Amino acid sequence: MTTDWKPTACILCECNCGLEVKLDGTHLALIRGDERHPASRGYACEKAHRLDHYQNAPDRLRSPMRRRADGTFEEIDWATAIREVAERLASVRDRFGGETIFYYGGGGQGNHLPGAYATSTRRALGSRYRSSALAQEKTGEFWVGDRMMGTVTRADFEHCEVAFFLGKNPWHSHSIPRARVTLKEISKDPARTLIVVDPRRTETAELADLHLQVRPGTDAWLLSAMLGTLVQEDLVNHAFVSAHAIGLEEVVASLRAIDVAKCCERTGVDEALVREATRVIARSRAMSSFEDLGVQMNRESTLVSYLHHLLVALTGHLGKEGTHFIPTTLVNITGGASAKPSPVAGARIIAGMVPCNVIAGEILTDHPGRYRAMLVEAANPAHSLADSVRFREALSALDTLVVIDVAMTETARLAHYVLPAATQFEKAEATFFNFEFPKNVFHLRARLFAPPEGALPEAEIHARLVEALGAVTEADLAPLREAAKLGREAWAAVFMEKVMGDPRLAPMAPVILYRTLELAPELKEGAVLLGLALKAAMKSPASLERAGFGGEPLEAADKLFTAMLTSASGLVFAIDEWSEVLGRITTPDGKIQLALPDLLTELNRVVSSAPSPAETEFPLVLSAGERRSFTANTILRDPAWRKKDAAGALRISPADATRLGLETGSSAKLTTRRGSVIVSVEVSESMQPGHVSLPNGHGIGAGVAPNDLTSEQDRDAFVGTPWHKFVPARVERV
Ligand SMILES: Nc1nc2c(c(=O)[nH]1)N[C@H]1C(S)=C(S)[C@@H](COP(=O)(O)OP(=O)(O)OC[C@H]3O[C@@H](n4cnc5c(=O)[nH]c(N)nc54)[C@H](O)[C@@H]3O)O[C@H]1N2
Ligand SMILES: Nc1nc2c(c(=O)[nH]1)N[C@H]1C(S)=C(S)[C@@H](COP(=O)(O)OP(=O)(O)OC[C@H]3O[C@@H](n4cnc5c(=O)[nH]c(N)nc54)[C@H](O)[C@@H]3O)O[C@H]1N2
Ligand code: SF4
Ligand SMILES: [Mo]
Repeated sequence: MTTDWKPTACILCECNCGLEVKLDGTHLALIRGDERHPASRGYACEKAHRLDHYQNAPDRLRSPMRRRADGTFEEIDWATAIREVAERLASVRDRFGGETIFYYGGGGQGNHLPGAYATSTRRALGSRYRSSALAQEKTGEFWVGDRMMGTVTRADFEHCEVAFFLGKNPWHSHSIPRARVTLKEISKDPARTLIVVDPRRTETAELADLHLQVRPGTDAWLLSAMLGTLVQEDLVNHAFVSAHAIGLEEVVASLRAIDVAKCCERTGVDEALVREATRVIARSRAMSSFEDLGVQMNRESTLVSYLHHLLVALTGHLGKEGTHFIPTTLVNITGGASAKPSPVAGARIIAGMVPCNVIAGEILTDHPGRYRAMLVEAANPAHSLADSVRFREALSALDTLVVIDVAMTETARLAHYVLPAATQFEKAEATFFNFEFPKNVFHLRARLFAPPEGALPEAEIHARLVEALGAVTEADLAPLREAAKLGREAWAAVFMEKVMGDPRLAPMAPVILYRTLELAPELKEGAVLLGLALKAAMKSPASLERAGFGGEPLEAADKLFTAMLTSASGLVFAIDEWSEVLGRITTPDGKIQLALPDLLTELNRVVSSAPSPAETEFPLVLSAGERRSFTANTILRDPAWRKKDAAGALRISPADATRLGLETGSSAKLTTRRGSVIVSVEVSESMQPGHVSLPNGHGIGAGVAPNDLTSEQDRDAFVGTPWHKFVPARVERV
């Protein structure tokens, strides 16, 4: 075993906690939180200790694979793989147009550099449409945020007085730094209030002062009741609203008319509790809130996002310590609607992403604009997108499917070519999940191991692909390589002139950086960060300067890039001030746009709609994909990584279990409109009658794959996000 601890980070959720590890041969033998990481400060949860199951996974790929006509795979060498993949994709481009080549993925919870390099390959192919998991969770929030503020916010739970979680269980899912420490601190402080909206009595709800235990899928009514209370009891923060928002009259006109009692009745939550929660939020010094999958993958999700934004804006919890903020980003992963919709379904494209639930339909059609080829990188859509059966049918209908992954995944098994990637500990990696405030943190992790023979980092794969496509030649690289010998400054001068000044080469900048910057082997894949640092230096000079990266953009970028390469445990790359937050609203008048007419119309429609009649065939609501202690999407594929809940039990309330004659450990048949599976049952006091829940990420080796049960049609009317948390279902004893 190595004697020294080596810094790295956890790759299992967006927090990317800093870790220190000791290596034993090819193993991550000892793992602990890294005290020097500026965001996580030594924190890590139980899952990080199981990361060797990722690094040494049984189904690791060690050679490029090509599918034979009979569906089996043969190993091929890299030269053949790159040549054939480039030829096949170029042929699709030449026959049908580059826009028929779809790109899915680009990174998961721990790795966003592949997506940055893939931009070069996509541009070389003329590929235009893309998507990722964000388009089945966050695009409603992005769209609403963009229209109201020109951006999205995050919140400062560490310093808030009131914490409000809407369809989110941070005890297990985290998403805020040091989640459990922060939750416990809020919970035990009598001066602070933790409010949780969740149909289940989750681990977070157990800590809450106020648990609003809604009926599944009724959050639109709950938030309507809260906003109705806010306006009718005149709890609006008028000083904030008149200074920073417009459209109050239109919004008030709708909210004044809301029948609070009737809305509460729909949700099953006591009206007094709803009013109390609203008053606590409105009167508090500082409220932080977080909406997540419980509402974003549910009925009326975009409306709920809008109502949540209204709650924040009308109570003025934005722009002061302990409330919402707008962070400085290195790469902005959010965004609003594109001018043009998706080519076949005409679906709204948010932040550049086609809604996941329309992709299959945009392949399985004879429409001339249909997608003909797909490049999937660091994602497993055959498992993670709604309606796996139909999505696999769509993947099988493609002219060419290329998958870049570390393992032979459910998606890879359908590919024509599988290109094996180095793991996230065998190359330099980083994410753009950088949402800290006022000090924002970035962490470039050096590789811990050299990649095994046969696997390559994505940077190398994309460089080889663009070279095979003829988009970057040796002649393009030669002057940069020459200049690099004279130092970074000489290199930069040639790069700015010959690459950034040339419309043909500018889109190839990521792979050109990778090919020509001279970096240590442990950090080589970090090359693209120089380009991103330059963009950040141009966009946010003051924030970078306060963090020590001032000067002309090129100089600031160079300093920041050098610091990224030398800060093994991560660094503060930007320092903001609370007083700047409201100035970052980028609507034309700089104000929060409270009134979104289409969503106010939707609000009026929804609150006046009658409850849909109970479904006799499917009397239960299934949450298909809950985060638990031992779930991590499909990043850890070896079922042995789980210390608990190996079978991924279906949670069911005691009342429903008794009625159905089930007990913990029983087998049951779970049926939805899309399919039937056999599940193991866990009777849980945390569940309310009528609600059952399955974990996410199972169905690989053990347990149930949740998307065998979901339908692509069950999606939001505005942005196409799925209703994974609201799947009509029935359970029978077997
Ligand atoms: N352990 C673990 N942590 C993870 C992940 C993981 O796989 N495992 N994945 C990461 C990823 S990719 C993401 S996006 C986040 C997601 O993080 P979360 O959104 O917190 O995760 P979920 O458990 O899917 O859903 C949250 C809650 O929604 C509740 N819910 C269900 N139906 C409703 C409803 O009708 N209304 C309301 N208000 N709530 C409802 C569920 O009971 C659940 O407690 O987690 C991240 N963290
Ligand atoms: N029913 C239902 N479906 C859901 C959800 C739900 O709650 N319910 N949650 C959704 C959400 S929020 C998310 S985020 C998605 C997640 O689903 P996906 O976005 O498909 O991603 P992951 O399951 O995280 O899989 C990551 C993939 O990256 C691969 N990988 C790991 N490291 C590397 C690497 O270094 N390079 C490359 N090239 N590949 C690598 C892994 O082997 C794996 O195949 O699932 C979604 N699907
Ligand atoms: S799973 Fe998330 S919270 Fe847990 S150690 Fe990893 S990054 Fe941190
Ligand atoms: Mo996610």
